[in-house]
Order: sequence, then structure tokens, then C-alpha cells
Amino acid sequence: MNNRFLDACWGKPVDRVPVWLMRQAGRYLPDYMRVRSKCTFLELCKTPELAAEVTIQPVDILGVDAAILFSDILTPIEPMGMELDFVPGPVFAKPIRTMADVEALKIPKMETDVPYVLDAVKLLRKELAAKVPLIGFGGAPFTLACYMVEGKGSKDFAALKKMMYAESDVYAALMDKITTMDMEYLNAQIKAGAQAIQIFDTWGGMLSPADYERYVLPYTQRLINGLDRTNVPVIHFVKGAGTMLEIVKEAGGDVMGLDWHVNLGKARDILGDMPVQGNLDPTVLFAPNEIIEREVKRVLAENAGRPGLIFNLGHGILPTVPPEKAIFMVDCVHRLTQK
Ligand code: 1CP
Repeated sequence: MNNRFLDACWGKPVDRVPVWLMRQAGRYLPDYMRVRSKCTFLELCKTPELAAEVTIQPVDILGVDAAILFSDILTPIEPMGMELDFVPGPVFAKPIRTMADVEALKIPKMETDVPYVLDAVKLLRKELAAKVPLIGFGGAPFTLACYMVEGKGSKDFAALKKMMYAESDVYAALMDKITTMDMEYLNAQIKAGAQAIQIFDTWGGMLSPADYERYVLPYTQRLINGLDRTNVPVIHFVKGAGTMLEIVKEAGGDVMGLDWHVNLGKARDILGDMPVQGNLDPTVLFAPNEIIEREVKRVLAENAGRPGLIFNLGHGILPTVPPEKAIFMVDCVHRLTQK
């Protein structure tokens, strides 16, 4: 069993720096497209054998040190009572706008409402046994609220921010319900066998540090505090958090995910002993190999040999990246850090 990833999450020394890529399963891989061409995205998420197959693809193709469950942050929102489609981005038929909408949301029974997620985790633990650890994941309450209120992706999520400022009681009730759901969802993944959890707060960095502290931090903190974390590290990734790392750190978690807007060494100076994950600009994978290698070296130099580094991109891999470039990047990290 390759334990480098989990060891690095706990800040332990490793024989070489572990690496995986956010969104490492998906449309940039022809093998994924082959599976995906026979069903919809949601069918893929809801069929444990297929979800497991595409989860393992990048482990075999890229040689990464961890697998991440194939699903979506919005999977558990559908059984809250919100009709969901992917086109390919998520679209909710009826977004949340009023207190009555919030009150109508259900807290799913994970074993019966999202059995396919838990079955995929169990199946993957069997299939991955001799390979790498399995990361489970969920969206942070704020990022989930962004999609639930807006109804789809957006540049500024103005509908959600309007609710946050102008109808703060509705916002608080919604965030509270999402946090409760999220805690049960992630604990169910842990119980099923997930060996680490990543919380994706893709849009948390859209707020000022003061608003993050007021409107996001209390919920993510309650979520992380409520997870059954013994032996299961929690990676907290807030995209755009570079200017407020000391506040985001208060949410808890074992590893801080970093995007590429921050110098990894300076971030580590602020975070102290806390392990970090990141933070190559995903578009570097469009560069010639010499430049990919130069940028990997730069990030490693910023880390300056400190333990507790998980190498990753600063956000998800883009669907137009040639797989050979991702393979080259993973190999660079391993080759340049081998003890
Ligand atoms: O047709 C398809 O194949 C759908 C494309 C797709 C895929 C492959 C979507 C729709 N989601 C996913 C998988 C997915 N989503 C994974 C598992 C893959 C892996 O990591 O190996 C994960 C971890 C996510 C998480 C996710 N979904 C996030 C957080 C991470 C991030 O990238 O910021 C977010 C914001 C989403 C929403 C979402 N789902 C899909 C899309 C295209 C989007 C973004 C929508 C937008 O805001 O524009």
C-alpha cells in the first residue's frame, strides 16, 4: 500500500512528495469519455461499478498517489428535494429563494438516499486495496449554497450574495441545513471507508476576509468539528483564500488546499506546521515540458523541503489538457523529490 499521501497529510516524512490532481477523473481522459459516452453524468455517478472504474483510471494512467471518489459536490443536494441536471454544468430546475423553499428541503437518509455513493466507496476500498488511499469529498456549505440559490454556475453568484446581505435569516437557515446535511454525508463516506476527506469551497474566496469570517467560517467550522476524523485527515480547499489564510485556518482541518495565487512558501510561513496541498496553475499543463518542469521545481523550492506537502494543481485540471502533460507533471514531482 502506498501511504505517502496519508503520511504527508499528517506532516510525517515521506520517501517522495505525493501528488494527485483535483478533478483527475474526467473529460480530458479518453478512457473517461469512452465510459461517459454510454450514459449521462448522473447515471455514471449513480452506478457504483462505473464510478469506481473512472475513479481508478487516473491512478493507473497518471501514477498518482491518491484516488478521489468520482461524484459531484451536488450529488447529495438532489435528495434534499431539488431537481438537478448536468448540461454539463449543474442546473437546478427550481432554485432556493425563500424561507419556505429552505423549510421544504429535506435532510437525506444517506444509506437509502445516496446508497450509490457509499457503495462506490466500499467497492473502491476493495479494488484499491493494494494501490493508493481513497479520498471522499463534499462541497463546503457556502459553495453548495451558491449553486442552490443561483440555480447554476455564475461569475458573481449575485442571487446568493443578495440573500446573504438582504435576507440574512433565510441565508442562515439555508446554511444551517446544508451544514447538517454535509456533516451526515461526509461522515457516511468515512463510515463506508473514505480514508481522507476534501472539502471544496470553490467560491469562498469571492468574499472579503471580514465577510468570509462572518458568513462562511462558522458553518465550515461546525462541519469540520462534526466529522468523525480519527485517522481521517480533512483537506480544506478554499479557492482564493490567499489573502485570508489565518482566518480560513480557524475553520479547522488537517491540510490547507492552496490555489496558485499565493506563494506556497509564504503561505506556509503564515500557516505554521499545518500541511498544505497545491498549488500549480492548472494552465501550466498547456506549456512545453521544460516549462512544466521549471514550475514544478519552483513550487518545490518554495516549499523548501518542509514535511507535510501534497503536490497538486491549484484548481481542477482543465478538460482540454493532453493526458501526457499530466503524466509528465506527476513524474516530475516524483523524480525531483525521490529520496
Ligand atoms: O459531462 C460530464 O462529464 C460532467 C463534467 C463533470 C465532472 C467530470 C462535472 C459537472 N462534475 C464532474 C466530476 C467532479 N466534480 C469531481 C470528481 C472528479 C475528480 O476529481 O476526479 C469533483 C471532485 C467535482 C467537484 C465539483 N463540482 C466542484 C468543486 C471543485 C471545483 O472544480 O471547483 C464544483 C464547483 C462542481 C460543480 C460542477 N459540476 C460539474 C461542473 C462542470 C461544475 C462547475 C460548474 C460551474 O460553476 O461552472
